[in-house]
Amino acid sequence: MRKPVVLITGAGGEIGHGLVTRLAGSGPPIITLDVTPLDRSLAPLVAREFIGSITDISLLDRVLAEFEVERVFHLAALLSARAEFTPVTAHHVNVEGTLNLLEFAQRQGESHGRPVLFIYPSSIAAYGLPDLETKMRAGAVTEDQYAHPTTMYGCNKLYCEQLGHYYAKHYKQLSADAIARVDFRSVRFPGLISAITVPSGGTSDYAPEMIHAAAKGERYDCFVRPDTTIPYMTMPDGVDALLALADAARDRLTQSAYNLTAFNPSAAEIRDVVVGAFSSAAIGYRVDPKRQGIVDSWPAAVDDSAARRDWGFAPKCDFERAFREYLIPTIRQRYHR
Ligand code: AKB
Repeated sequence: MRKPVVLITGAGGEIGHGLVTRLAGSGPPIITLDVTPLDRSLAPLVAREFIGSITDISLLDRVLAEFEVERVFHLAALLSARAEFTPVTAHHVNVEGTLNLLEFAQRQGESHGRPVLFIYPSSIAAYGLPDLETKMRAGAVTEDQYAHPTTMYGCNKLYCEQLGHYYAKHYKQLSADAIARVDFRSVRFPGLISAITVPSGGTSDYAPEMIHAAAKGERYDCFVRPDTTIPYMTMPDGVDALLALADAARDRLTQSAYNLTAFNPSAAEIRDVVVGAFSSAAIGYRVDPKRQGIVDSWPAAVDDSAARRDWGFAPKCDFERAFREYLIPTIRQRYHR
């Protein structure tokens, strides 16, 4: 008998770290798939760790043979900045890897006779605003506006949202005996800020990097202009959102990708709060025009009313609370230790 489990890909990454910690001990056992072993704090929380790539179909076949996967949280991806250095590899991992996982979920669903829940974090990178003036004028953008990404990662995320929709609604539509067995749901995450982990490879990383550097007493040069503005959210609110979407009643969902946001400070506003909290913080600006170009193409704000209406998305932390109650005390404690 195969065991019912939850599969988390990319479990060793930032979102995975938060998700494994939250899910451990409640509900079905967790199995993970990542290219590197989980760190020592996570490994004991999971029932089985598969080490390898989502591009390895034989590895996915092994998982299929051994476990009855009821839910997939497909987090593995190469992020926006890293993907620009190796776009073909990014496409391979982000798109073909996701296709492999969707096919895996379909086959799992066929074998246990009910849909497999597939939760997919997309991103504000799925947007591409043509210039700064449009960005300033656009206000809070809805899911179907300005969906013209400028990065490989953004193209990958937007396409995979559509691929997921295909597997959920139109899979093999001309074949008489095919039944879609994937219940695909996705969120477009803003930049995420964790007090526990430090990101790598993203373009929204200037906010968390600034905070962690200040807490460690290290100098930090922010790679975007002070006026740069994109939406953000704390990691615990991000993990809560994934779980709320997973638990939402299927018939309440009116779309397959939902915007999420909690606050949207400028880089200068983040710097001010960080300098106020860590008196020795030394934060300057050294603008990298290429990464600046990427964040300038992302919206300053997104409209998350569909997520609030359909499945009750309600982040706990606004900008003030995120720093006062979560980031500053947790980060202080982390580096103090
Ligand atoms: C990145 O910067 O690539 C990610 C994202 C916004 O999806 N953090």
